[in-house]
Amino acid sequence: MKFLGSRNGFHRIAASLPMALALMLSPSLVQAQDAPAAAPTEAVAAATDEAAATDVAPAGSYTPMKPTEGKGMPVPGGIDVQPQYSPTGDFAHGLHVGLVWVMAVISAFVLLLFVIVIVRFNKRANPVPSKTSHNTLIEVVWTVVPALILLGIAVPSITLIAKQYESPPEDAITVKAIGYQWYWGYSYPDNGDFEIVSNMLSPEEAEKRGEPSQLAVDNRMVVPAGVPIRLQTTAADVIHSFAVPSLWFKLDAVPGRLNEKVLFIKEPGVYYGQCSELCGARHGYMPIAVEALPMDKYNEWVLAQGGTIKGAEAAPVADAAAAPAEGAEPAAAPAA
Ligand SMILES: [Cu+2]
Repeated sequence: MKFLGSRNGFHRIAASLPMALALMLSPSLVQAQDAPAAAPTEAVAAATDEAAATDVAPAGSYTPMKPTEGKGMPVPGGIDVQPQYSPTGDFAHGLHVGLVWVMAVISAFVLLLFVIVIVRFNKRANPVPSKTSHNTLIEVVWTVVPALILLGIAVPSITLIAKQYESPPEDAITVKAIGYQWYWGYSYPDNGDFEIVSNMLSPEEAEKRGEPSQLAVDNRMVVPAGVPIRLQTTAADVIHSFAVPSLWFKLDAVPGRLNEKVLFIKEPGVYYGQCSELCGARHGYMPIAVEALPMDKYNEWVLAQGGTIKGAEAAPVADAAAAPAEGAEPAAAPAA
């Protein structure tokens, strides 16, 4: 269901004008922090044995996707929310554009009333003011109409809240994002339970790979596109937050707690985000890079990491924690 506006070019441009100021504060546009002195090599070193496994794995069948300029990342001088690549993001962006129109119409109407009052009812133009103190009709109108406007906004707003917390379907692939001070770990309980350790690239290395500085990472969170993903978040030390603006996804990663909701990425691509909970000295240096691949390419990537393909688990190698969904549930001590 769309709210008022469409997402065509005219609406987007027209809508963005009155929003320009407000959006200056939008977190999706805030990218710049000072370049770090050095890549967090100590964090790499601290990464446990699980990381070593990914280093050893043959990476032949996987080459990191080149990001598309302006897709899944902030752009210089951008004034709108980032283009969206998930159904929830589309809905939210439609609501955003609709609300901008509602605000624009109300603001223009109030401005018009001001101008009328200033011109027609100033001391010179109207020396003998009216003594009117009540008008039942107008009082009913200015109570009922705003109430109806708010009601009209509430319906899609609450729909959006509900969409944002939809539970993933039972057969969704589970990916677990674990926040560490200060990097991300991604584990794949449905694919053999390996873990990827993801650190930010230095500005030089990012430039060499043609990726946005301070958003590029060495090992991305690779997921399949076009299918629902059960994305779980937790943390090993303090509260972090897993946030990717172009996927309309943000979920706190809390130590000792497992949060989850559905992530659905419409098409393959590289989508960048950042930790969005102030988590310490290097909070600004733990970016997120999500690489969405077609399912067959995703499976190839899984095999390259030494993982197993979900559904082809009839003869599981690791029998200890083979049951994926249950195995992921009691993740009380993710640091282990
Ligand atoms: Cu963090």
